[in-house]
Amino acid sequence: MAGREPQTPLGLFGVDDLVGEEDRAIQETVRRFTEDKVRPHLAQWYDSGTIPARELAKELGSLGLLGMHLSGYDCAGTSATAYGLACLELEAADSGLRSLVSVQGSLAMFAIWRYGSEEQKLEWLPRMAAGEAIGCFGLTEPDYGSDPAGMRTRARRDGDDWVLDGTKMWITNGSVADVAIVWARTTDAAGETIRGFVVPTDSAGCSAPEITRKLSLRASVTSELVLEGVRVPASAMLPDASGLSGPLSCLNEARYGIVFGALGAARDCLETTIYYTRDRQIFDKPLAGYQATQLKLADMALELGKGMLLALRLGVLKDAGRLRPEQVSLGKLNSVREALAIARQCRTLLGANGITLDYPVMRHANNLESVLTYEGTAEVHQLIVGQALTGHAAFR
Ligand code: TGC
Ligand code: FAD
Repeated sequence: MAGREPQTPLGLFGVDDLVGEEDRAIQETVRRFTEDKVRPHLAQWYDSGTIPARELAKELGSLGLLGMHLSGYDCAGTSATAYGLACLELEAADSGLRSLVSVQGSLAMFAIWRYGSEEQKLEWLPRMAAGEAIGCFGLTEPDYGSDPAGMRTRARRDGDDWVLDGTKMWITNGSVADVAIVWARTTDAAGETIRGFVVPTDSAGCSAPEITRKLSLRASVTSELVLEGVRVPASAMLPDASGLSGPLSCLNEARYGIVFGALGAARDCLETTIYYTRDRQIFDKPLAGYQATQLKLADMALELGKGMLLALRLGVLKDAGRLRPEQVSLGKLNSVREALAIARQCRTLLGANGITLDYPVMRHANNLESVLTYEGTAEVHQLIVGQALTGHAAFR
């Protein structure tokens, strides 16, 4: 069927009419922003292992993308589907950019919005929505990643203050953050529990040494977060979060963004590869004209489209207030696992060019290795789904 106008992988699935006009317009705005302001610089940021987080945060804030699905406090109050589609476009550029936005909006801002006092909300949310203040989220510790219930960071009461001690690890935005949401073990009237604290990062005893030598998510800031006798007032505790359900409910928000985001990385790989194979001449004809190529492209388009249908369904459920954590796990597991497989397969079709920064494919593949691990590893999400299917928790 030579001569037919090629269709885009997602165009093939006819998903456009599953998205409302307003949500589509937001997606287009984000796509244009990444094309104008981000894509031209990505290879260089990735190569040098840097990202101008402060400048980007202000631009993202002025577009209303920070905490965009939250309401009030200068947040944009969009639909969950619009938030997902924004994540898709951000991650089509780079997972590091989507991470910046996820951690700001879904983890740090959401924690304050959902569990904070009115004073905490008024102090932080408008500035964070504008990108004038950057947040990070400290849950993981060196010895407790998949199992945060074991955390050792401790908050003890001293007069009118709380004093925090401990080390958090792998903290996105850590060294550029103005405020950290720190989850710590403590004892209250009800006994031992986990509480969240809003900690200004310029507090005495708080430091965030950057983690360098990363081979993945290079256009993203990752740090330790060291708390040595950090003293904060009683009002720094998030009053409405007690127990592990506090931080885990924040993770639902960020994992939901990844359901869409990872598909953006996959779409970028696949579109790049289709274009490449149509152009690349091998044994006197385009690489796209070989059956072996088309079998790969067809299978990848199928997985991308299936992932998109699932993501949009989860968006509908979230907008209706009916999305359950195990459904988020289904989506996170599927999107990231398939996106990584697509990125690796695309890499093969680009041959040697595929290993360079001249094309986005291996950058996406490397990034997706982090996305597969953070916000719950693939195995953790399999176990969450397994628990939903059987009623048995098999984590420990
Ligand atoms: P478990 O006993 O199952 O639950 C403890 C309490 O939490 C409740 N709960 C949830 N609540 C809301 N949302 C969820 N998804 C929830 N999952 C559980 C549960 O009902 C219970 O409540 P209650 O009231 O009875 O106390 O907890 P567990 O200790 O057995 O652990 C379960 C497990 C393994 C699923 C959980 O620990 C887990 O999800 N581990 C993965 C940790 C993780 O994802 N860390 C991510 C760190 S942040 C990050 O990676 C940011 S990267 C961001 C970026 O750059 O984009
Ligand atoms: P481990 O928990 O040690 O897991 C090692 C292996 O064991 C994995 O394959 C895992 O699936 C498997 N495993 C674990 N439990 C089980 C089980 N019960 N059964 C079978 N297998 C199991 N954390 C934050 O708090 N804030 C952040 O901003 C943040 N940003 C991050 C940014 C990057 C770039 C990265 C890489 C990580 C980030 N993290 C962050 C940490 C991330 O959430 C953890 O890395 C993740 O939760 C996994 O923990 P771990 O690395 O300690 O792996």
